[in-house]
Amino acid sequence: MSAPATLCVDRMILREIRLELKEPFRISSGLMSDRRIALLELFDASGARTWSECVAFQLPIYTSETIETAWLAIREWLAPRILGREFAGPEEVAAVLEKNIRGHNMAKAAVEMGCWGLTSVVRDVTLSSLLGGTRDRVPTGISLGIQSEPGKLVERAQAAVAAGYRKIKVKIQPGQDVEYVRAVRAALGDSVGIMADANSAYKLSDVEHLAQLDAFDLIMLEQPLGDDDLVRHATLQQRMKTPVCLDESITSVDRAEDMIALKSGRIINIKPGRVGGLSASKAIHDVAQAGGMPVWCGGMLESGIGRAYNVALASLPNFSLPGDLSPSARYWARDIVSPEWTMDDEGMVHVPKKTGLGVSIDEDRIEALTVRREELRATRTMVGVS
Ligand code: OSB
Ligand code: MG
Repeated sequence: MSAPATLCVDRMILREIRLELKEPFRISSGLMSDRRIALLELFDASGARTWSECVAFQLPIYTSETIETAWLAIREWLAPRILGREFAGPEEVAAVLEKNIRGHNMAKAAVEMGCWGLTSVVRDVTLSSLLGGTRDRVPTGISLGIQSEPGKLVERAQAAVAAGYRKIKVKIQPGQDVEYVRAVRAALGDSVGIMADANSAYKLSDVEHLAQLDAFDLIMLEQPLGDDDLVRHATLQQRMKTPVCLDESITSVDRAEDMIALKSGRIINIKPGRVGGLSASKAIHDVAQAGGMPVWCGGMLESGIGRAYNVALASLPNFSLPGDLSPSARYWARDIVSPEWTMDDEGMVHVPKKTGLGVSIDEDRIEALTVRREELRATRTMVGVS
């Protein structure tokens, strides 16, 4: 007789909620205000259940995925592969989702992370320890959207430092870059960690312009060039003192290895949604650690459900820089979990000691915010993809 399977998802409920951001968030490629969020609820046959979040945005302004493509991918191709199937553990799930299905990493991640969350519940161990986390508090940074003038950015940056944030990230784009960063550095002084994130707004021909940022002693410059580029980033890194950090370009452990080999930058932002889930995130963490490259956990303006997975991931040892893990109140008038995510006055978020997501889900509120809902069971016949 084989050992009893420890993970078998019996059904899932996919839903969309709308959650309004307290203030609109502008990056170089677009503006976000009313967040449409896909949530997934996973059940096993014994009644254990948990939630996960798909981080895809409404528009393809960050990667090619959107909430609509993710919905389609989960319903048609991804959930059917997992439902009713027995796994020895959540580390087996990613390979099953990956086989012969290209892309759709955020959709894959929603399913895969849910399997980690469900395992945490079933085995009664914290998500952090299931993943190999070693820390009980993780440092938090803030990501500040593009503002209409440098003075407004300075005000927000000063408030963030006063609130205890350990890293100040400012979004930049051509025309709103060097002067904004100069103003923030001048206002905050030399001891505060500052970085900039361009979300692919520049070309390699902007190298001399970008090199002006070297004057401000930034911790890093995140994703200045093309969203799938590694080669031009390597050239840019050779010509800049500031460490380049890649976000959009790192979609898998292979891309992380390529980045290290090509010297396309010196730091990696890991977002589980972008790389297809927690197994890939751990693998990238491990190759970066072996290559002497620090990583940190990025954010996608998640609700408190997505935040639970990011915080657990960020408790791994090589997450040595503050993550984009702001408290719930930074984004939402009210989150969908309780307690809401907070940070202490040293800018640290506490890794939950409870199993599963480590926070309670406000199910009545989620129900009230739901605009569509679909139940997925192991009945669909697979066409083409098996
Ligand atoms: O590039 O990290 C990014 C938000 C939307 C799209 C892309 C990015 C971001 C952030 C937000 O920087 C970080 C957060 O969730 O606080
Ligand atoms: Mg980024």
